Amino acid sequence: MTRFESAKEKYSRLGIDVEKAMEIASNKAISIHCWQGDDLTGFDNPDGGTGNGILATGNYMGRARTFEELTADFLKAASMIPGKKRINLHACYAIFEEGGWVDRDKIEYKHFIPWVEFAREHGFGIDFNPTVFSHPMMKNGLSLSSPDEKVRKFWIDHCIACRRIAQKIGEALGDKVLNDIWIPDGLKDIPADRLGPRMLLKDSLDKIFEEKLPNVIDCIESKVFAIGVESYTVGSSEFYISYAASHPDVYPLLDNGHYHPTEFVSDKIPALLPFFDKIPLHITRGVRWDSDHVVIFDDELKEIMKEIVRGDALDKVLIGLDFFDAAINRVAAWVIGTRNTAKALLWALLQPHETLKALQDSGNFTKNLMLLEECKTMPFADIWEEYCNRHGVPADESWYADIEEYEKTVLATRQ
Ligand code: RNT
Ligand code: ZN
Repeated sequence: MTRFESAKEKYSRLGIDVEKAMEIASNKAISIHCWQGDDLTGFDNPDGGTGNGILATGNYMGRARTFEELTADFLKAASMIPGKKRINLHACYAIFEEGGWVDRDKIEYKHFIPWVEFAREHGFGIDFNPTVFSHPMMKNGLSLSSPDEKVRKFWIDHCIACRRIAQKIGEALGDKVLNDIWIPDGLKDIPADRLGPRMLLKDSLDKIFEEKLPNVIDCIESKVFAIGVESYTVGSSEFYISYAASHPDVYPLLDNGHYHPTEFVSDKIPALLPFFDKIPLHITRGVRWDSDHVVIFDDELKEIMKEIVRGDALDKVLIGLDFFDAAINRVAAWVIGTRNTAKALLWALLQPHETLKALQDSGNFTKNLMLLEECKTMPFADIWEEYCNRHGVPADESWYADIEEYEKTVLATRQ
């Protein structure tokens, strides 16, 4: 008997169908953010880097600078990650022909056709995001909630342009495309007016979402605070959840770096599921703040995946990633964070949810705790190894040799 067969038998004693778990995991897409590859620099302002609401730290060699470099790095990472993939784009990754630059309020589908061709060729889905930061039209840290009507209009037009691009991408791929609006709007110090900016943001969103676009899944991403924006965030959790709850086609995106450290997205998913048929996620790892460290195989990641599985919500929760570490090899960062996400999903599919639920319902909390703990030392590694083998990706740390080679032969030439 192989290790896999023996592990499979142990799981089946707990009533778990390993084959079925692997099949379900294979079919659940993970939306991989393109911005891990270049520290969110984008192509519309290559010297700009991040700023005005967002920050990547570190200076590791080899950042992708062009569409060709970014897609090559993405494919390298993707070749080491099992399962279905989507690529999550930001509007700042528009591709302009020589002399064809336009500002963000004027971008069109044509600026993303190379991405669509890339995605189609490799069987990836696409998701999309307006880029409402790192731009001179951010005034006093405000965009869609700005009292300056010129500023507000610019960003409304940008978000409308993005929804239309997302629609066309969806049409081209025969798919639905998530369009996620996140804005950094907020104040460093005590506000003189907390309501005004929120009324403006509400009005901006109403204008942005006016047009019905069947291939677009609209969502809005809240945040609690950021560096330099400590006192007030316009797009807070209450604001966006209320907005989404009162607009049937708009969904709240949960980013697990965007809450007080004692709050958990794993608990927010089942709080929203009774009300929303879609819940998009940004999975990240905040260290002390929304630092967007690379996702690791930690308790909260596993708990998030458990909630998706036991809430029977694999069709409702859209798994997306949002981390960007510029201090380590960026391709390796992609592989580590995404493999961990895929791993946690498979792990969650291998827990005895029905048994545990029955124990909770019958008030047998002692046996519940016992089983929960015993499950932690089940031979999951043997299932993961088999899962990777079946997907033709390395099952252990051996993938790293390929990254070292890639760093030497490709990334190092980008100085
Ligand atoms: C920022 C938000 C947002 C961005 C990306 C780049 O705090 O999490 O999702 O990270 O859109
Ligand atoms: Zn996010």
